[in-house]
Amino acid sequence: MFKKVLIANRGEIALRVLRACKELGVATVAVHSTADAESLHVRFADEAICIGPPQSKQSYLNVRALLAAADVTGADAIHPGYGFLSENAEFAELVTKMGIKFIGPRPEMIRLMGNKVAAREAMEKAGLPLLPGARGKLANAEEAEKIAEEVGYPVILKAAAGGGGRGMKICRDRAQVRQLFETASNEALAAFGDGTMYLERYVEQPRHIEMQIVADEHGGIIHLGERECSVQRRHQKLLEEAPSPAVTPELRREMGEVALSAMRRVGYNNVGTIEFLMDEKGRYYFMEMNTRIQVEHPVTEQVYRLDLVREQIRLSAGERLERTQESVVPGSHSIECRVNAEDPVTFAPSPGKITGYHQPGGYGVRVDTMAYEQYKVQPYYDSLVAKLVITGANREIAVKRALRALNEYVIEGIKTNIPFHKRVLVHPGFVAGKYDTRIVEQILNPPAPEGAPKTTAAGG
Ligand code: MV4
Repeated sequence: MFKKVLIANRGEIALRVLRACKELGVATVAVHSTADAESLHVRFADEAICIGPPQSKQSYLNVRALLAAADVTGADAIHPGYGFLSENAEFAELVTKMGIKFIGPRPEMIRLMGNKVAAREAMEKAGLPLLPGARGKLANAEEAEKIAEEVGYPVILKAAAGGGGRGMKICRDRAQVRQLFETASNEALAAFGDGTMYLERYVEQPRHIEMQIVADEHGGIIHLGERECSVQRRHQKLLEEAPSPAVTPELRREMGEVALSAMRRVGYNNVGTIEFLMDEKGRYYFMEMNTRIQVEHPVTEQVYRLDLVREQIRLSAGERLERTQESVVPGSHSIECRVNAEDPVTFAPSPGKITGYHQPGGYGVRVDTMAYEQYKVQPYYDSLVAKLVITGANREIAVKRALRALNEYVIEGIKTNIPFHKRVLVHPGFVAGKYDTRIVEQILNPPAPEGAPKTTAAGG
């Protein structure tokens, strides 16, 4: 096992990793920007090092400062958390070259999955189902048009270097492909430094379902079922649940086996998530693979009773998986509400000081947060304040418990999206488990009742 882990992150995930390290008997080094000097991850760590001013670029993304901090503290491993440098293959490589273990998959694996065209090709070879589309990258607009005609409309243009919804364009006919290809490619070049594009058949009402993979460095590999992540707005997930109401035990077994077989073929190690898009008929297609621990990992931990961050660290230290596929069975239902410091109606960020704070508790309630009374939500970072993770014997109990917990939650001084979560949890489609990625839009702009006169937002 490692002696000392440097946590290259902040907020709730820094605290989450720190707690796992403590339970493993591993010393911790916190790093922080000047804005985060008072943070809990700094206070609870064995050592803390200031790595720069508030802006992420100058602190949590500052590779030289992070490597220097690891060097002077004698850390033998770095945990990147999620976001920031967690999927930066160059960073993982630099860390490895210093003789420090990067807690995550090998850098080649991060690089492969970071290029969506390469990942798509590799995953198809490894046996995962793909949507019909371009085999590799598109050379030009003419090729895009030709393939779009073969595939049939609508199609979606995506940037190879994009991901998470960035750099996508939906095209409903040949003219749109012609018109949008250059724009999309130029935008991708400006945003990611790589204008490479690919194309797929577009699914109108998809569900976003992802499988959790856990692999050791000795060939041991298991999956921990799926998470349903269709409650999103502008590619920001708001609420996730496990298991997915759209996945039967048989489908779970099938998707798990297909995913494991693909991961064995590419020699995947450590934790990872395979994102699938599911169409109206329940068919599933590989989208992207994430090589980090994800924000929504707790719902899987609750349902499968396995500490994913502890496992991630253990496996990185060369230890073996202790669980077999047969021994991991879903035993409950779990829902995560991402409590963000933002306006519940406009979704505009709402940083500032939390002047009053009381968090929910009781049976089946877990709150992963860095917040406390007087905590200042910073404007420099993402707006996540807490993950309210609710677990129940079944989905119905979990939904009711989540509402109960949200009603107990008091956060004063800043706006939060707690009111929005309450609306999701009573939405008939959500309650029935029959929803897709359009659900947030449907909650914000409910369809007018049959026969009702048309009204504007102002009611005129
Ligand atoms: C799609 C799609 C429909 N068809 N690809 C958005 C995030 C990125 N991982 C892929 N995304 C999508 N890809 C095809 N071929 C629809 C989306 C999409 C979406 C996916 C998951 C969750 C929410 C979404 C919201 C809009 C679009």
